[in-house]
Amino acid sequence: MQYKRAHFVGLAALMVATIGTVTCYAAQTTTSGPWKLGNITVEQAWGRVTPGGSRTGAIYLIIHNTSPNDDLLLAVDSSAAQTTAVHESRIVDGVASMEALPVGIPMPSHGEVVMQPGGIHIMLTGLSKALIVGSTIPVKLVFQEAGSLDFEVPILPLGTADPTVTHAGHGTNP
Ligand SMILES: [Cu+2]
Repeated sequence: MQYKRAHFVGLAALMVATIGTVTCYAAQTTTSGPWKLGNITVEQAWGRVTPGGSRTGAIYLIIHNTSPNDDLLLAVDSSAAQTTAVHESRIVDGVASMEALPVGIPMPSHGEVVMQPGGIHIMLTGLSKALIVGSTIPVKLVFQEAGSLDFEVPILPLGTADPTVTHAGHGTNP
């Protein structure tokens, strides 16, 4: 019994790996954007599912504020999740953890806020359905000055190298 069970798990893992490879070529594998709202530009948005069938996901993106004035990110929301919050990951004494940032995240004039793995991210909990690679998830950002911006974020495969970093390698930032 024990042997059969282990064998089945191994087979299932192989099937998942095979399907994952096929999906990888069929699905959208690039970030999305840019979207503009007044002086705010959101770009390089992508989402990643946490493993294990968890109904939890994370969204990464870059926000530019080209306004001469500072702005504030007042709220994040997604109709696909029960809770949407901005988190920051930290490593303290070798242990990774994350905490919710207080409401009102500064968007400095002529500055940018980079949300990426290992740092600031939009955390989705209580997803209504598992995020599937190649699908998109609706996200809403609300800024104090610029107003409210809705867009769809593509879900990229698990194990994808951070596409924001890859993209930066082709730009002016090494
Ligand atoms: Cu988080």
